[in-house]
Amino acid sequence: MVDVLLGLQWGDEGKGKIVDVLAPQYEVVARFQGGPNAGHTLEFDGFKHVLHQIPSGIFRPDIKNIIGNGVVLDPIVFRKEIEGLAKYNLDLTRNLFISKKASIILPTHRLLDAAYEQAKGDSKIGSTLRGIGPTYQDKVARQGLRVGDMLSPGFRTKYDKLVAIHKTTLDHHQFDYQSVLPQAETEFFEAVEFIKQFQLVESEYEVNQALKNDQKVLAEGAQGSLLDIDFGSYPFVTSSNTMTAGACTGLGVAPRQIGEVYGIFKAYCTRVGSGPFPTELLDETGERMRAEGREFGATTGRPRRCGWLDLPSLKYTIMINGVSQLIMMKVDVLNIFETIKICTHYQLPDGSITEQLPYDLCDTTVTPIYKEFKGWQTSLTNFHTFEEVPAELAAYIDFLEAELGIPISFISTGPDREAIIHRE
Ligand code: 2SA
Ligand code: MG
Repeated sequence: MVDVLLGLQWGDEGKGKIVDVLAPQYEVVARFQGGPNAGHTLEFDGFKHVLHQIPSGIFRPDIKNIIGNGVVLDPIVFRKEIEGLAKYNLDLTRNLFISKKASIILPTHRLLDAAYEQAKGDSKIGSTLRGIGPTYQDKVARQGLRVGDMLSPGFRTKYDKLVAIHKTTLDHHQFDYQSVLPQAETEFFEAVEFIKQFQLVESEYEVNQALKNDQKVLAEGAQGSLLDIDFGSYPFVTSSNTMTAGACTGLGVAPRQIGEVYGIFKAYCTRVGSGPFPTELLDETGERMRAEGREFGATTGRPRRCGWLDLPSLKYTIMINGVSQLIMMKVDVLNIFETIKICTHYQLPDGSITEQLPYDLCDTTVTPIYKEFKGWQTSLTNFHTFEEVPAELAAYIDFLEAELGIPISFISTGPDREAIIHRE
């Protein structure tokens, strides 16, 4: 079976840490969407490492890591990532596989990302400027370049053809590319050569063969379900399907091969970039949450917007993903609060109360309705089972499980690999 692990909010739920905890049970860890917009932070044995495009199973030598066809891969970023891993002496050319069908991010895709954002004025998406949107745009327009194209003699011609199209658009936006493009192109073509030493494969065969051999595959989501291109708060979303279904299309596995769906959420909410965020705290409480949770983007360093847990949106993402087990992260960040709130419903402008996400969340101001909980106000470092946790935290967990109808299998009580409570 393919188990899927994904974020149920706006990303940064702590997927990197959980993949790392779950990884020993799997023979294969695969990324199925997104690209260098992701930042998966792993922390153990006193060191911290952020992965962007490389699957989080990479630190375990017996795991096969796959970058699937649904991913958009930036060769320049990839090369830097690999060089950043050199100090760990991993056998990367042996246990890292890249789909030939993955799309390639060109230097001009990054420039286009910036040009489009600039043109939006006040209504910026808050993109990570990694070229994600424009690359998926070319994929869907059937004119993009794929990893497999790097191996063909016609690659340069295809590249030039696409870049000529990009330049027309950049000219239209009066976006200067002359000053940066030549250098970026040199780096790009060096990185393309660099990638060729890795195993470029039809990864759908790798994954399905692994399944035939009774091996377990973990599909590692990036970003979060509320950033899904179809179901997120459009247009403030990323350009891929971040949900469970994305693992099927992004790896080439059949829906009936999907096993467990692990849904990760933080005990509160964060969002980077623009777009609606009903429970956002623009006050001192939000500031304290950001400081306590060290809520700054792992890729761009941007401060994250913070707010209380939002059940209507959590119920929604559990529904569209078919989540079978919940994982609650960063519970320790709430240690400092006397009172903890959970939004259970939204009140719409006409006064009605709902648990559903309105279609036009971007235009409608919803007022969150909160239920208050007493805080536990104690460090959680010494708690190792669900039975031991402070009564206030137990009440918080019980409430969530009753509302969501799914067990919470893990709660994370700190950044380290060991700081996790697992319920068998
Ligand atoms: P894009 O670049 O086209 O995918 O941006 C579109 C929206 O998706 C959001 N987005 C993210 N939100 C949270 N975390 C992300 N990854 C990095 C991380 C973020 C960082 O893991 O820390 O370092 O800033 C991520 N990637 C995309 C983005 O904010 C836009 O709202
Ligand atoms: Mg992240």
